[in-house]
Amino acid sequence: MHTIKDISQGVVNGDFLLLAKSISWIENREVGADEFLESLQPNLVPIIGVTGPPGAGKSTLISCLIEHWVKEGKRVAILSVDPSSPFHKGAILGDRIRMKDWYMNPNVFIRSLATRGHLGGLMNGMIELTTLLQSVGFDIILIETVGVGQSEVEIAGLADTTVVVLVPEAGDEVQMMKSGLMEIAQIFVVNKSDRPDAEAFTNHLLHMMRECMGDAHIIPVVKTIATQQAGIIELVAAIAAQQSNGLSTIRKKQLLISKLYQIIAAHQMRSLNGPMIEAELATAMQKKHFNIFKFANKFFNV
Ligand SMILES: Nc1nc2c(ncn2[C@@H]2O[C@H](COP(=O)(O)OP(=O)(O)OP(=O)(O)O)[C@@H](O)[C@H]2O)c(=O)[nH]1
Ligand SMILES: [Mg+2]
Repeated sequence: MHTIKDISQGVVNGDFLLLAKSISWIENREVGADEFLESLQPNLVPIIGVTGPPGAGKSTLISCLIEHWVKEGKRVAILSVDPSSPFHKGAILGDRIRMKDWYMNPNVFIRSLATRGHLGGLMNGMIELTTLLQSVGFDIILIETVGVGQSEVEIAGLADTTVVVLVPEAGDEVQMMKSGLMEIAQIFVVNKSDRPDAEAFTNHLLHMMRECMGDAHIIPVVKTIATQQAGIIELVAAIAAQQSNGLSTIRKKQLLISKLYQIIAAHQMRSLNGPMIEAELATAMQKKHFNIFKFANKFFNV
């Protein structure tokens, strides 16, 4: 295994080969990976989660943010969570095309992660990866997830700042998820503000926030047109303001608790023999009055 010093040196030189190798090595749970993770000395590098419905413009927006930060001389890592769903194949191809300018940039590291097959969802594997990235010289970590279902809630458990990207036509969606969205977002972006209904949608969003949380807890709303790079300065400023407020001790603790339980659970799951358990289950479930609690009990403390 490579040393952190070698990996960091590679990152400084814009050579991500050792970093990519170490990531695969950790993902494959090679011998020594646990000790390696325990030896990391992560820096306080902000993790910014960007989430929102499919096609809202997250990747286009991230591309603008990368441009902004790279111009400031920062090193940026982007993790794009591939939902491994046939519905998103086209979109992922789109991402590749949009992000292609950045693949060759020595200050930009991009990695796609598949969520399929990950017990414990998005967080599993992500904690390791983000901690490694925080230890090898990046200044900012961006994570893109498609906000369908659980992933946006999970991202909020990992990111210091969660940016929820909405589009004017998302009115119904917002209505349905309003309290959930308010809980996870530190910043709202209304992208595609070139659409005529953007103003009305923004007002609607602000109105809902007042209704849900009162005037004291209005979450900043930034209007952007990612395809024209409009509103990016404002978004960067909103992120910086949120970061400079610092995380409250309570939120910091909540984030750590959620990470800690994920790490412990993932560790305990590793000692289980999945295929064997599933085979046993296939037989047990045929029985009359099959009780899942009783079945599960056999695997406690193994
Ligand atoms: N009119 C308009 N189109 C936009 C804007 N931002 C992005 N788009 C377009 O919207 C489409 C989707 O953009 P993406 O950046 O791939 O969206 P995404 O949220 O990353 O999509 P998924 O990763 O599939 O969820 C593309 O065709 C973009 O060119 C905008 O501000 N205005
Ligand atoms: Mg995308």
